[in-house]
Amino acid sequence: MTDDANAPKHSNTLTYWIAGAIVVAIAVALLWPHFAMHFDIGGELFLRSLKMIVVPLVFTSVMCGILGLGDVRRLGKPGATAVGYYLCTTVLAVIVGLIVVNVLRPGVGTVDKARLQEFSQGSENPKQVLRRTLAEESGLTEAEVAGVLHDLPAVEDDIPSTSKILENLALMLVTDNLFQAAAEMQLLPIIVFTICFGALLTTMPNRTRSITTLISEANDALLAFVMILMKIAPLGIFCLVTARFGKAQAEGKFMQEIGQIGWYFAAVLIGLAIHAFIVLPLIFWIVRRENPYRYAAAMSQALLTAFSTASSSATLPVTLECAESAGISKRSSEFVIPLGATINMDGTALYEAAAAIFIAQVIGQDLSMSQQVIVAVTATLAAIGAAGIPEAGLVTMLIVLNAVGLPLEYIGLILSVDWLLDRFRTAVNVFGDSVGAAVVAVTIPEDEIPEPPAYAPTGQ
Ligand code: DAS
Repeated sequence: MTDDANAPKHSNTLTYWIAGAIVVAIAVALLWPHFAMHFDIGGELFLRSLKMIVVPLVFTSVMCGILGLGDVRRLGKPGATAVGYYLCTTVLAVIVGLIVVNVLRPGVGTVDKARLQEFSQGSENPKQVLRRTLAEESGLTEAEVAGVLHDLPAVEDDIPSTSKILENLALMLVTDNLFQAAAEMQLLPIIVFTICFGALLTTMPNRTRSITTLISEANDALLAFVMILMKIAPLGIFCLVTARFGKAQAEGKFMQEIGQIGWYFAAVLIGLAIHAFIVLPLIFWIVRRENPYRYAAAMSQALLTAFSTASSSATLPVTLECAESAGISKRSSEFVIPLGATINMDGTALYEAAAAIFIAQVIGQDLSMSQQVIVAVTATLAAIGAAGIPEAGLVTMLIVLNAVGLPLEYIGLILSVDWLLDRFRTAVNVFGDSVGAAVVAVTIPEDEIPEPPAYAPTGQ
């Protein structure tokens, strides 16, 4: 667990360093664009460090969250209500993010055609491949093969059916080789495995305590490593942003990319605002028939702390205190909010889905419906695996980009505003957790809400 007492100070220092690095990076990219492009090696090293940590970090973070529940068999209705609420609001957040970024289309307009060509490199036009292969097989010339193909009756486009999409998704969630999935950073099956394995472990009480301690220590070590990564983050972000904007400046697209990023920033904020001011309050009102905005006002101290620390974990004590002062029973808030700080990150899920579509738009890669469904599922699970620490959403963003084959280096494009968006999405994450406590408090009788296990780890 990060040192909560210092988290706000550390997070603010980190922000100032990152903001300073971005300003210097843009200046270097503007003044010496060709020199700036050489920094891509530094950006690549930083991305590799993030990729190196993401699998063990997600594994221990999710495992800590599940083990912290205690014996899942005793969770019963309260646990199902809390987890069901969290899954529903996370999926709703992803849908809001996808709608906003598909409607506003911040990345469209300056399609990186060279990048699109590079991106689709190695996958020639299927018709050319078919024509060439048939010509080789049949001894005909390609022109003769083209004539034969031309006369064939048209074939219906094979748009995958819903059942096919669901089948593909199911295959994505279960792997036949955990180590290969980890090596290929296929986090979805690892998260699904961790949830199932962790839940099973909690049913073996005589072992759970020692395993929980072990996993919690591992998670703390990994979070310490992430904190080290965050110390080099300003340098890594400087390299990524310098190289990205140096390339844009060299290609005369600097102002266009600044405009795209401005639109992207606005699109994510609009999505977060819709979720925080419409979706979550509507759920609160439907369940409690009370004024949700009065509740949000009572949570304001926690939301401000979340904004200033960019860390759900660091904000946890304040969130619990505000929820109880807002009238939520201690039992409900202590059962739901720590779980939420671990696995419920509506703001992060919305951001990761929107950012993935934005990057696809920038390189002119229009994602199909089934690919956007994969982005939605991946962003939901990546948010579950994200740690409640600064820039966690950026780390797990790699999972979403990897799932639909988008180029990871484009993270450099969104990095320039990520440190600020992190604060907004953390505040939305915390508000989502507190609404979850309010929902459980009114749907589950107090005496049915289980006590948190004594050994509940302090992991994020
Ligand atoms: N900073 C993370 C949190 O603490 C959210 C994120 O990085 O997306 O919730």
